[in-house]
Amino acid sequence: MITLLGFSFASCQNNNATNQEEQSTTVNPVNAPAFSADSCYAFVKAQTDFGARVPNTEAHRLCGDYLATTLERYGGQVTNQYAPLRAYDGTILNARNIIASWNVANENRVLLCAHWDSRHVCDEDAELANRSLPVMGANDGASGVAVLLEIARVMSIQQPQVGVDIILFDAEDYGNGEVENSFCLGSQYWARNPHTRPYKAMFGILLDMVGGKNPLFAKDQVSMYFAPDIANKVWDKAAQLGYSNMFVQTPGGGIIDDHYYVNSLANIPCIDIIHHNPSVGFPDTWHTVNDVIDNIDKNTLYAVGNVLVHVLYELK
Ligand code: AHN
Ligand code: ZN
Repeated sequence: MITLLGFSFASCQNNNATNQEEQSTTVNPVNAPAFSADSCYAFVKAQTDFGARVPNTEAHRLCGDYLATTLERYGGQVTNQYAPLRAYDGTILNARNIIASWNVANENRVLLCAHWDSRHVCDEDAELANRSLPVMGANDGASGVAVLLEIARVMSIQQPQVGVDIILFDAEDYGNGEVENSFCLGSQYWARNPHTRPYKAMFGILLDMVGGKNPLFAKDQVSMYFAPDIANKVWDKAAQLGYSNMFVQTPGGGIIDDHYYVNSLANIPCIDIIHHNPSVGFPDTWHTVNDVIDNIDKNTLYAVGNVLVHVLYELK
């Protein structure tokens, strides 16, 4: 009886959240500066303007400098973690994890992360001739980073009550689907060699492909295995804010992404917000020449950023 009542109440609230009039009464106004969709979009463009950010290229080096400088400008204490990492094909990637910390004295910390590199090959492209080209990675890479840069800008105006570490992982996408653990080299390195020891955070949130059109974010199996409470907290907040069409309740797939290594190697409960649908897979621009700024949707960036700001500024 109690379960039934609880259930119907919960579904009632979800319905209300999609109603614009009810929305303002059900969501507590958050005491935080506003997340700007335009500013976030400009952060995507700034990255793609460098070209594809494939490790060992000039565009990658210059973009890394831009990211570190920007995080520092917004008050982050920046650590560059450089490491030579061996890729599946033997290439030594000169990788750089970029870590920015706010309120380092606070032991109550949240980890926000995304990968900043872009893939060396468009191996999912329909055209054979395109498959040796690098991915521009407007969505796959730049979108998650852009949301975090915009959060950094928001924090420069008013800090949340918790400490925050933003980690931009490198060498996530220089992998091969046939070779185990060949993706996510930067996060694997950081999880084994944290920038401060011991590194502790209450939880982590990874962003991956959070700027596409018509996105579906489902709670993936890795997130639900290691950090179900965090996934539920984030998806519930998204529902309250009216984003249930994007943050769906249908089960997600088994996604091996940077969060898998943050969970399994660094022992920090970490979820992934990633555009993926178990029945159709990743968005159709994924690992193709179409992963460009024209296929970025500001509304998606805003929805994800707004959810994050709410979660972050409600923490104590
Ligand atoms: C899997 O395909 C299992 N994970 C994808 C990780 C990834 C690649 N995210 C972006 N590009
Ligand atoms: Zn990718």
